[in-house]
Amino acid sequence: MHAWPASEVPALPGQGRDLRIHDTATGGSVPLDPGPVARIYVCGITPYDATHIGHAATYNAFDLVQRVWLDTKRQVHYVQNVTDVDDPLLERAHRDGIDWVALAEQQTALFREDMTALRMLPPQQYIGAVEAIPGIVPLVERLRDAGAAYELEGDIYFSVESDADFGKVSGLDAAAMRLLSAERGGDPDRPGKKNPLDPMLWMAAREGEPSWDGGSLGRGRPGWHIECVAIALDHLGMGFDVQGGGSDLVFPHHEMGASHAQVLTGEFPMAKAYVHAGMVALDGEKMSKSKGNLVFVSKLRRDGVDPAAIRLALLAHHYRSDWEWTDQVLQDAVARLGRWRAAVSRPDGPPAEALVEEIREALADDLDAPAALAAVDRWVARQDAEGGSDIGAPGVVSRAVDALLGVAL
Ligand code: 5CA
Ligand code: ZN
Repeated sequence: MHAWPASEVPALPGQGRDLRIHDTATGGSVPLDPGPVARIYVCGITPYDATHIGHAATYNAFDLVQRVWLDTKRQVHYVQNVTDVDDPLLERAHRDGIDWVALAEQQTALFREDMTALRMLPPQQYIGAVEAIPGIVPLVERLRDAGAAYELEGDIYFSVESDADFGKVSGLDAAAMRLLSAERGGDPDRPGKKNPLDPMLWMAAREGEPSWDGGSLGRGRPGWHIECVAIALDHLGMGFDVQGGGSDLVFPHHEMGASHAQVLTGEFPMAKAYVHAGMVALDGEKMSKSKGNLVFVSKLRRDGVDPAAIRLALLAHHYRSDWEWTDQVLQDAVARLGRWRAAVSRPDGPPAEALVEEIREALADDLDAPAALAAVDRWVARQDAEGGSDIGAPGVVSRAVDALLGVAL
């Protein structure tokens, strides 16, 4: 699939800072030490009901990771998937009486538009589950041949007991895992499974549903976790720097992915850091497609909201916290954008080199975007109060906000 166009990232004076980030697997902040090409995989959308503010908040977090790396003069290799065939997508297409392929294409197109408007950097590879099938089938065959997968009425399951490291990403106990598995696409109560947590790797063709040739697996379609593993290993290889997603992906998705990869390669972990964004809520409940309490980026844009204000609203919350979308959040962001734009359009201001360092320092410390915004607010307030005679400063501020925060002033 094609991704979306990249916005320019201005180069900044001085030296970028290395990122420390919270890793779910170890439960602490870890220094990342990527090579000259930093590698990141971010779980993409299941293309229906996109792009809501929760999605946008999660992609904003991983956009910041890349901006910090780019500022250290590294290159970034970024891969993202699109889960363009899965139960919830098929169910939605069926409910609405539309073709599932058309639904996925239309929603993926809308997502690209939203990402472009929000100035999110595009992945170098943007890969759909369907196009990944030729790479998924041999992995499932290898897992089966290694004794880590078994068949149940034509479906192929992964055996979590084949991986001694199973549980290391989420650190959850079996009871908690079982609850989450039932909530998030698993089938712990299906009779005949070796372990209730075992996830499906390959689902045999069902009447009236799409299916593909799976070689020795028979016709069917891929499971969710192996999709991301196949795409990540194909394009990034083991031991890449960050795997990202929202906190609802910690279990089962990222746990199972790490486990598949561990059995396939004998290595753990697949990603050096498992990074998770908090959940955005609306009216007190997690914004989710199943509940339907959604605020869409495209709807806000149609209503005339500047995408830069949407982005500032996201940045006003630490990526790891759960937070609530309200009208006030948006109004505050619109007001801040207005103040910042007015400030950088003035002919001069107080020197801005220290501000660039403050933004760098805030982001390098587990992506503390709210601290970065506060630093810019302070510079703007000083310019208001004291003026300042540095004619280069407004340009430096504008470029730093663009390069490090993705906001065009
Ligand atoms: N296709 C899979 C990942 S392989 C998937 O989870 N798709 S999704 O469309 O449901 O979600 C896309 C991304 O948005 C995921 O990283 C998910 O964790 C994140 N996300 C979903 N809802 C929210 C929310 N309310 N707040 C923050 N992030 C969210
Ligand atoms: Zn994924």
